[in-house]
Amino acid sequence: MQSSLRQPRESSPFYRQKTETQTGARGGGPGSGPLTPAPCSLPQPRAMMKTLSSGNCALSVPAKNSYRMVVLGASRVGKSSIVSRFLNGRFDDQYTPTIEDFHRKVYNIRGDMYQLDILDTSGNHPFPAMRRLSILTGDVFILVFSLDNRESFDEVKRLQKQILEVKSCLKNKTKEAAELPMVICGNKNDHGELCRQVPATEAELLVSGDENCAYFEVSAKKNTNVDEMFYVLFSMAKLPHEMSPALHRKISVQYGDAFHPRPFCMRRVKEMDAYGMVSPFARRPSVNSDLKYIKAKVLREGQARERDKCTIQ
Ligand SMILES: Nc1nc2c(ncn2[C@@H]2O[C@H](COP(=O)(O)OP(=O)(O)OP(=O)(O)O)[C@@H](O)[C@H]2O)c(=O)[nH]1
Ligand SMILES: [Mg+2]
Repeated sequence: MQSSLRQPRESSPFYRQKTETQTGARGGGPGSGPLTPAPCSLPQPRAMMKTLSSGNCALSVPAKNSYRMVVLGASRVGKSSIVSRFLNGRFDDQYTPTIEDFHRKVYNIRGDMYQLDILDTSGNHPFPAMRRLSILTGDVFILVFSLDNRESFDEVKRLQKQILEVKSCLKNKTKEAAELPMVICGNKNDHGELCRQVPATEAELLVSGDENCAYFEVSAKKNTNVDEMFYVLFSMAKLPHEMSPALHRKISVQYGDAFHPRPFCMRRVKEMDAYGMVSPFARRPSVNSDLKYIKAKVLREGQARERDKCTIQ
């Protein structure tokens, strides 16, 4: 069973690396830091490549390294604030309701390209069919409630149920148990115990017995436990730890880079390096693309299953 209410562990590799990357790791533009201009010199896997445009450089990510993280929860619980912490480390006290936001982060981790799409959904879910589609396309999930709002916790319980139902349809198609890495996130823990409406023990019950599920109490405002939450989520999803916000060097694409004569690219990197870049022009794929994505995933999983069967025989 996954331990539910996670606390930072100073002995974890996450902490060791965090300290290393903290010094001078942030804000490195494409021309700064140790990046050597050697455009697209990395060895590229041949099969199932997905090309995405970043600035004026095409980055190729193997389909098997592309993931989608879906963030769900009631309105005003802090979903967008958590996403903002993840993408740029910022927090905004102002509230702007989300209709649906799509972000993309591209990583070069020890020479391998990864892509993480982030779907920040609306707490008002005006379009139930869209929510169902979001769930179908999601690989990893963050369900957010506010610790000072009981109804938002009830909504998380409904969402967890819906995810399991929707994904079990897909499971029937792939005829294998779906692994659903999911974090349940009690946000706004900076409000203190007096405001608490959801006891930790009750929230922990939602994740007990499921090794792909964990519970965290966080504060997007104070940046408490947010990095740790992502670290555990990626670990459960068997994604590289370096995808966590604190464990890679962040590369920002300046607006002008899109027009730079020499295309910006994740260039020659040292073996052990990890880089992440928020794609500035990411657009939400169409419903049609989403459906194709689901189909491809089902097929891929089916093929993997067949391969496994062959190995066993
Ligand atoms: N005190 C405190 N306020 C927070 C925290 N996280 C978010 N907020 C505030 O709560 C309000 C709502 O945050 P959002 O991130 O926009 O909430 P949301 O869940 O994305 O809301 P919708 O887009 O409407 O679904 C904003 O005013 C934030 O500044 C937190 O950890 N602590
Ligand atoms: Mg929002």
